[in-house]
Amino acid sequence: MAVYLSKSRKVLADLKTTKMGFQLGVSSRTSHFPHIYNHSSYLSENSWPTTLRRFESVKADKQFDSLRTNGAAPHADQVLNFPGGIVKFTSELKFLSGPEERIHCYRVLDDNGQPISNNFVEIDKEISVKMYKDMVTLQTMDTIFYEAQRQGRISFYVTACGEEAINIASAAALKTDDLVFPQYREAGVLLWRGFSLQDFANQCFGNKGDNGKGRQMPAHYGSNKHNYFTVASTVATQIPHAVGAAYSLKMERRYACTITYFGDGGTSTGDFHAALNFAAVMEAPVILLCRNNGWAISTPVNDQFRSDGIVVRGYAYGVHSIRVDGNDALAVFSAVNLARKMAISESRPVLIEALTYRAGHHSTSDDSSKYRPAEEIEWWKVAQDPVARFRKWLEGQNLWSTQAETELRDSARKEVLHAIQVAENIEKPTLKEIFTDVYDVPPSNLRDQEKSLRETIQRHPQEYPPYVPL
Ligand SMILES: Cc1ncc(C[n+]2csc(CCOP(=O)(O)OP(=O)(O)O)c2C)c(N)n1
Ligand SMILES: [Mg+2]
Repeated sequence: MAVYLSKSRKVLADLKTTKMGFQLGVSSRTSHFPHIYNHSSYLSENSWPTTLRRFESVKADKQFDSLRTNGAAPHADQVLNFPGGIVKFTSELKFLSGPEERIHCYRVLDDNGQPISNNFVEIDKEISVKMYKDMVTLQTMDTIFYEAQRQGRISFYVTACGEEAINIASAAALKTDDLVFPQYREAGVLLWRGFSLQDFANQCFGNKGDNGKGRQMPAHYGSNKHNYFTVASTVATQIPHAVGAAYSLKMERRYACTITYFGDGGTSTGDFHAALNFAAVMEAPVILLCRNNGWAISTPVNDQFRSDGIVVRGYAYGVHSIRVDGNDALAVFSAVNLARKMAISESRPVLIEALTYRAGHHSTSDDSSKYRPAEEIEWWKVAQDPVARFRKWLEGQNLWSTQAETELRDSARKEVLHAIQVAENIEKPTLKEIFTDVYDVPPSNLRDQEKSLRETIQRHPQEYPPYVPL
């Protein structure tokens, strides 16, 4: 995939003053405002500053050494030579109270799909069209699988409704060598990487075609082939995994990063904070992508934290961080594209807070009408639909038409329905599979459990589902 900035020299110069910037972590370079880190230094992959790539950790005080390097050193009684770095003294008795204004949100497209600036990473035409097709396919899959759960054909489902741009645009900005550590609302990343509709259906129906051999809940996908770690819905446990894996990529000098997705709720766990700090200190090449969709099941963000969202937490931990409009595919693509380059070429973590809205229920086990107003949902579904917005942009580029739309929606629907029909008729894995794949030689407790299960089935055969081979 050719990724490049389509800017003339003049525009490139302008980029230095435009708003797509990652907030640097706290630094003495910037006593009041975070330094803005723009993408003009990453013109193309061929000119990546590979020689700058750091494999060894940088001592912490180097981040804070500008007092020494910016001109003459201050007088010794004006500073404290603290182990974590030199700190200036002040006579002001003042508590930090947070920024006066909330951190701005980077966007490229307005609500009508019209570019508000040309400060974005241009995408190949073919890639743009594939992005849109995958967004529609994801939407279609979600609608039909959700209905299949309602019909009792599968036991559980979780949609990415309203978060299609985060799913697909972030995936498009990565390479398949990059390892993905998902939460559970990122099926689109796997779709982008080539996991087929049949693969999705097989997993949801827990049949023999499922990589997980039917041992996981539906929608808990995983694929070695696609470098996509199996979904763990124990909230936020994937974040430390992603950081550790990123550190290992760095040790192996691999030209790849990891990405982990998590919700606003995920950031209300200890795992998030531990992982973020570990990533910062160990300078792990990981992209921490928070889908701040306003809700953690029925808990709104206002009841979760008092900080200005998630972006400031990255900043507080010394991690390059940016807030983007998660319903703007071009903004998400640009941010992830740049974050990847920074993560790999500079061996550093990058945090992205994508503002969006969970337009569906939390899962099929939830009814969100019980705790949020219908008008709020409707506004996001209609006025902020990321799929419709990207379509308008594509149409403006003469890359999409009404006819193409009709054909795509029609074929996506048929393909999803077909995949479900096939999956439903594939045999389930045998009972034995419950006990395999963890231990080379099953320990005695597992052998006892299997024996006990088989005896129970013999005693109560009528309770055992006939479609699961013994
Ligand atoms: C450790 C843990 N605690 C609680 C839960 C129950 N739970 C499942 S999803 C969820 C909310 C997560 O919200 P968020 O991270 O914002 O993701 P979203 O569903 O909004 O995409 C909770 C509390 C869980 N699965 N794991
Ligand atoms: Mg959430």
